[in-house]
Amino acid sequence: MSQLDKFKRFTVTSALPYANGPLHIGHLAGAYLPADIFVRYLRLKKRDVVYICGSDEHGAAITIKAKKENTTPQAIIDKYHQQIKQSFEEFGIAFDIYHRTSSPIHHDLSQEFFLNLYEKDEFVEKYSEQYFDEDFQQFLADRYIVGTCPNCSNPNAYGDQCENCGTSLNPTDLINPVSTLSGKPPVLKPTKHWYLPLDKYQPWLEKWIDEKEGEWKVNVFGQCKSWLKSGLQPRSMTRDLDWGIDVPLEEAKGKKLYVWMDAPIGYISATKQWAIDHNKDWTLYWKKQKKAEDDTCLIHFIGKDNIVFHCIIFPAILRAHGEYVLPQNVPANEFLNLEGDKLSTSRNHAVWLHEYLEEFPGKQDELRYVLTSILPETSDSEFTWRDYQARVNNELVAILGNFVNRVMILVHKFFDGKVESEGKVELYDAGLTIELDRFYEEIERNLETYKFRQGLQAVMDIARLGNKYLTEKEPWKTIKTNPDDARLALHNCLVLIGHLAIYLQPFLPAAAKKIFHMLNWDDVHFGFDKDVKFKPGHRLNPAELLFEKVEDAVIEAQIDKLNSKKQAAAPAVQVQAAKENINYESFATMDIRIGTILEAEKVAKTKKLVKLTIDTGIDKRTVVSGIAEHYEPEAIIGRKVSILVNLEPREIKGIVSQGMILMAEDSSGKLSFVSPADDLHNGSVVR
Ligand code: B3M
Ligand code: ZN
Repeated sequence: MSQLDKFKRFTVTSALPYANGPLHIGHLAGAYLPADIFVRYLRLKKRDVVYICGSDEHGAAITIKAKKENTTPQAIIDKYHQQIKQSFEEFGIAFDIYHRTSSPIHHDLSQEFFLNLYEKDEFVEKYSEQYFDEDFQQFLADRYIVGTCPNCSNPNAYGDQCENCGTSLNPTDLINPVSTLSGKPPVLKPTKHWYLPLDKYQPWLEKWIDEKEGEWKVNVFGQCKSWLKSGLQPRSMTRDLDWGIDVPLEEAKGKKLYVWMDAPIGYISATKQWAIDHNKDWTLYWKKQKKAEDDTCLIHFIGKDNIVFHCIIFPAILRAHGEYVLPQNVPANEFLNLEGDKLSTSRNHAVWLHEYLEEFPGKQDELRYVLTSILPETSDSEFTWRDYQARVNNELVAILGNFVNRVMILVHKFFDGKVESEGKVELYDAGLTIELDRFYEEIERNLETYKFRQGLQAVMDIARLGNKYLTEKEPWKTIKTNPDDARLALHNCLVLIGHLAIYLQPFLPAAAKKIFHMLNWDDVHFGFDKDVKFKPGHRLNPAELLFEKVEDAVIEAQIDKLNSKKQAAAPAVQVQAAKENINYESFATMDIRIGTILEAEKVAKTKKLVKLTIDTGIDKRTVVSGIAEHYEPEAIIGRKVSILVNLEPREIKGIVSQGMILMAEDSSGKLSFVSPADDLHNGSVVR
């Protein structure tokens, strides 16, 4: 009996991606591929399951992107919703519905939720000082403000969350906050908002989460415990924004719901839409039933940066509402890196799904295989193109493809493609049966505990077993000496291939389908009941290649592409052409010495100038230098610098400047002192 047997039905969700850009492999490996495998497995087990997802179309993520692309939020969500939906479809992510949070059914349900909590007095209404950008006349919520994380010192933490350490933040928690609109430090201005008193729910949350110890993944449980330990704070569920769902209160005109209030409700509104489309009762998949044992098993697949929202904030909202079930599990994944570096949209360091589909047509299962093999289930993991090539060539081609292909070809060659056995397909080999049962057990146990990497390895073990068996039995030899032996061996191999295909379905749906077709079993619906039948006179279809080898050139092209993308995203370095030659005498006319900055102060009413007092070893003198935008005056006192001492004195802003500090300037305009690499006394000669 598996631990999932006790549930009547399942509601499985994958994080709603923001419709503000295309998907990359990190998305797939985080919240979608594992969920898809899990759901396909449940469906094969003939369990009642609904798999929900959709685009998250609100929040600053969308409006900021619209601004960047110089268009409207509506145009952004329409564009990316379509693109994302299509990528998911092509990779076989088998949602029952892929919905959108811009839909009226979602707006209505979100407002209903808000009002439900409002009427029960669950919100705390508070006037507070919030950051405001005076240039743009806008309050700065969430991603409109960045600053240093008070928890981990990441300098690019957002106003609602630090993506580096996962901590959920309020804008006023940030150190040195800056508006992402004007790039300037914001001012504070009072505004009214509706807060969810997470502090009030803390005791309940602690108890609920403690019950999950041992069942939830260690990384998820640990994050929750550490937030609870640092003490939960009330969190505003409304925002001063002009894009999103209206707060359904007269006195909140112009305000919108916080995107993290409405987005998780998107799971529910999408289920409602699915139920309408399929004549189902959505409440069975979300609401508490009369008897607790009739409740659905709610499972959220997400990436680690979303843990706080799914394990603390959304459960608090559901609980405050009262009628809904709480998540049974939140199997969050860690992050996937790419070629030794973080995946990054802004630096264009990513493998984009729509580009992969174009460049590797029909090779979705190859990517599904590689990503499943390296899922960041317990810690961050890494995708490299070399590893992709190795796994496709050494595992998919050499183990799986090779086994299926060899057997197909031999059956066609020796037995004219006919399966000699009829009726129930059995393995006529006790050793094989024991091993296969062991793999079955292993696959199911791993899938039910969200260990998809190990689950896939156990499926591949069936192919490994088959290869070993085939090599031992050598039907290509026994066909001449003992044809019955050859027939039996190939029969057993075909049965193994049938089982292999059944279990490949959750992982590699296209390859599984191809194998079923080769077996001429297209018309059979396969579950995990092992009740596989050959009809009398059953004949196999011709053998087809399952996977092709990936050539070096293909991989090198991908690596080059990543490198060139990176360079294009980085600001171009331009090195100035060399000046005309001079003779040594001309150079030697310059008297350059090492000196020390004794005093430094900004020159009043100028932006760039600093007045320096320099000990040149010869004398102490005043030099005016245009470095104020690069160095804080206090910070450079005591610095050793190079100074041209025989430059004619010049008057700058009423100050006589005696000489010039040597500065190096790069192509971005950054200035740096030219200082001696070793400690030399003042007056040392530079030549
Ligand atoms: N859109 C954040 C993200 O894409 C958010 C997830 C919503 S799940 C309800 O990381
Ligand atoms: Zn942080």
